[in-house]
Amino acid sequence: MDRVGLKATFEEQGYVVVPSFADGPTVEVLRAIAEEHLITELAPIEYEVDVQYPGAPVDDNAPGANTARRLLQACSRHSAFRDWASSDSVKAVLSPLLGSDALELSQCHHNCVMTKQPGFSSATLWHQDNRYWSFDEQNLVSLWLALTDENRANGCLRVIPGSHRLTLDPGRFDATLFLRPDLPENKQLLEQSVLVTLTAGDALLFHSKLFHAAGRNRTEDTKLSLVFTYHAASNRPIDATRSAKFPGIAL
Ligand SMILES: O=C(O)CCC(=O)C(=O)O
Repeated sequence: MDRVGLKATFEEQGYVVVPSFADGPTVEVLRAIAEEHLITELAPIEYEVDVQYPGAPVDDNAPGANTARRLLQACSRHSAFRDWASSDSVKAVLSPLLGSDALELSQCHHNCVMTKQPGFSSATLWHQDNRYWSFDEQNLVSLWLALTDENRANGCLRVIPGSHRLTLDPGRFDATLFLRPDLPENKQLLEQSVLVTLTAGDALLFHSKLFHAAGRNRTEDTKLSLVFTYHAASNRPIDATRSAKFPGIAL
């Protein structure tokens, strides 16, 4: 797909997949670092028990309590992650989607290796990422690079195409701003959801308002993805919010 097609698809669907965005050797290097950090439990880490999503171990004493969910602060944990995330090829694919040549990578959101491990991984309910993000404009794009294949069995993402354009009443959400699955109008919306299956090296670009969810990993192998969030440099985080905790990295 050329750049014009990519932008048109992104604007229409709120997401677009770029197959083989990272080449095999690059994926191997990034995956090896992620695996080493996972095995050595290199902090900062968010554990499944911290998120308490459906299927997560209930407390620190439960079996699987040391199951990692996210290896946090990817840009600080290895220069290979930072260099890749701020590379020219990443900037080139994002600039048309964000309508700017001056971009920033947020160190406050995603900026992580997302893991789904066998045994104790949890499911993520339907949400929009920007529910807790504070910027002048709700216009950010996340880049999800598959470091392993992603499919239904190992808990790949599901998305609702076009849902980045929806504005839903507050009553459609629970207290933590996940879509309430019990409501008929939400059930109807979720019928439109599609699986996003990825091969290692594929990139998923998705809008911060796109509704998405994911299942548990029911395979024997760990799923790994590298996830970063970007915005136009002119779209500023609101002072004193979580989105302004760390400065952006200029691209
Ligand atoms: O892999 C998952 O469970 C989805 C994670 C997710 O949607 C998020 O962190 O916003």
